[in-house]
Amino acid sequence: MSKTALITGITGQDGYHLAELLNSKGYDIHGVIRGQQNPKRIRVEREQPYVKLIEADLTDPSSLIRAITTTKPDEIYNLAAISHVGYSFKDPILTAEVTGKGVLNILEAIRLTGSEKSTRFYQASTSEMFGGLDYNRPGKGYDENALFHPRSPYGVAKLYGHWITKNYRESYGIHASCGILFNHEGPRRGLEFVTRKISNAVARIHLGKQNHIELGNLDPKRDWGYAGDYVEGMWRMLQQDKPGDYVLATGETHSIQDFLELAFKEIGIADWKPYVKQNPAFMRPAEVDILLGNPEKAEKVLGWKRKVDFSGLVKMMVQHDLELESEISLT
Ligand code: NAP
Ligand code: G4F
Repeated sequence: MSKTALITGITGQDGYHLAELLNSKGYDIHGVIRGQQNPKRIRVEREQPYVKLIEADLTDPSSLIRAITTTKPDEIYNLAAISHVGYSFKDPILTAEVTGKGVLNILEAIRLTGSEKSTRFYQASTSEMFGGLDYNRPGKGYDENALFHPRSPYGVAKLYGHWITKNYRESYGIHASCGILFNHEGPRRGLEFVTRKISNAVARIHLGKQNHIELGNLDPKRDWGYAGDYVEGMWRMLQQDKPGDYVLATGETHSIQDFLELAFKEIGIADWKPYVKQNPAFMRPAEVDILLGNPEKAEKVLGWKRKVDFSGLVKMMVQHDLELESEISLT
């Protein structure tokens, strides 16, 4: 019999890739959609008609209880969040409500519906919880045992979500796992994140639709992988006999300048500097300077490994945006 999955954050990047993966495995997929007129509903309905949408909001416990009672999921993937680190400084209270307390609302919904033994739970934890500082980073990169030191309201809220998930696992025996995922990107990434902002601007510059890009801090380094690879790791976590926490990362780190270099090369520009202006509006009150993950546990226990490398990722994103932006100019 096919399994049933309930995915929060279905309209986001990871929701898209995870739904695609679970559909290929024959799952019955329910996606949580929020708001009366969510403009992204139509995108999901058109592109992923196999997803059944159910109205709920992470800040509304009764809607989550309803979603679980109605769908009776074998697996819940909590991908919903205020996920933009810069935005979390502007709206820290909403971030705490959604990204932090929202996790508790789902776990309580699992408990109150008596689904502790029948439903497995995935929490989207993040490398932002490590904070990019040297003192807590082991030589091979942050692993599952590294100390946390979040540097943003988002990171702090995610740390609450991480620990409350572990607490419900230990207290109520829920099969609840946390994926501590390092940055993962792709053509489905929101335009507000730096990689997609760059790939899209590069395509538009090539097509003469804009002449420069404004960015904040160009020095930070990230462990960037491809989102399509990472959702496979999420699924594998919930297929284990025992729940646990796993880092998913590439084990490599690159600066934003490295990303710019490769992205502009795709359109034949060797020197990207004349096309980039720095704008303090995109700087953050506190920065995460460097993220590097150590995915050894996931590789060993889950048999997971990223397939797309850094240069493949940049190429994929720029080529996608070149196609997209060319189509837009024709219509
Ligand atoms: P994303 O594209 O920003 O998607 C976020 C999703 O959360 C959207 O579908 C959004 O729905 C939904 N959402 C926001 N507030 C909500 C609420 N109150 N109730 C219900 N849904 C709500 O994020 P992503 O990149 O796919 O990431 C998925 C998850 O992984 C997030 O939790 C993120 O924090 C975490 N994460 C991401 C990365 C990464 O590199 N991508 C790394 C580590 C962890 P609307 O359409 O209604 O806005
Ligand atoms: O693309 P970003 O906004 O991603 P960030 O902050 O690393 O967060 C992403 O990855 C986390 C995992 O580590 C997730 F948990 C989180 O949900 C999200 O998906 O910024 C990357 C870097 C930062 O150092 C930022 O300061 O790029 C720098 N940056 C420079 N100029 C910029 C810009 N970031 C954005 N978004 N926009 C700019 O113009």
